[in-house]
Amino acid sequence: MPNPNLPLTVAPQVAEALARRQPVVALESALITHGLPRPVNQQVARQMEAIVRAEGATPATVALLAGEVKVGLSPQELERLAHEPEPAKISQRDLPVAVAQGRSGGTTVAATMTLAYRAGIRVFATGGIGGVHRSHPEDVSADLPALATTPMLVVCAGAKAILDLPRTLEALETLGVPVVGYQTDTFPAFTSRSSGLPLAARADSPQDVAAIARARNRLGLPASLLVCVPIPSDDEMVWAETHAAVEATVAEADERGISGRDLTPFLLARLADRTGGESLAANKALLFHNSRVAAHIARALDS
Ligand code: PSU
Ligand code: MN
Repeated sequence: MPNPNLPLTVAPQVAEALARRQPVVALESALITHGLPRPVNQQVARQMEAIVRAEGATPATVALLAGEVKVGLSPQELERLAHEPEPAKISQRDLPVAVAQGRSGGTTVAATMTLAYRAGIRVFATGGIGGVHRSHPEDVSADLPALATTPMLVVCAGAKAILDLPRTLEALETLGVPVVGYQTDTFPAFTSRSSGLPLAARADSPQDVAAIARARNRLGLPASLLVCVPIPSDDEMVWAETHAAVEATVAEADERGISGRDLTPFLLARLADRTGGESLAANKALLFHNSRVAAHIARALDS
């Protein structure tokens, strides 16, 4: 149940679904404001919500509008966010400042998880989580500690291919985050089905995932269950080719001195340019697929 004293505005359909204990799937919004170009961003956000609904769950896109934390956006609010002239990229550390100063922006995986959990939501779908950057091992996404301390179920396609995947997987292990391959034995590589890195756990159905989440809850463990879903085969990119484009993109960011919060959006945008839009098409496909799988898991959890 959402705590009425929290400064969260929960959309009526989301509040109703939570009150009735019906399945709800949280969706992040940094990918709308910073991960995808316009006008694709708004189309993708809308379609992710539509897929969650079609699969029998209620979507709750999380964002900040003029300092107000929104858990679930109306179509008008989603449009406003997608067209915001200078939206903020709001991660965990940015929340107090963004609320106090009335900012509008997209919430990252870390911030979305924190807010959705406070609203009473337990399942969350995204594309690729943040992690440890290549050539910048000191740049570790706030997504990782947030996963370690927020007992949700996060559905993703692994970590973004622009990252150092072996180091990201090691960091998840250190943080005690259970990483479960969904119908796979290896860590997916965002736009490719496999990074080749083996995973310690696998689940083959929404029911299998729900059983692991229930065990986590009974044990009282604090970390999210990270469910890693490979992109559908028809949409995937060849990992060796992606890898080459990623290396070139990372080198370009280094040359241009791009770092910190600007790094991930820069890498995603340049990778799309370098791959002739192929990485963008794959990014969309995996977001839709993850939304679908998350809705199935949310339903299995509730039953
Ligand atoms: N997944 C995508 N596109 C994105 C992101 C994830 O398919 O743009 C965003 C998420 O919001 C994630 C953020 O939390 O990138 C990570 O940014 P950083 O590396 O600065 O923590
Ligand atoms: Mn970072």
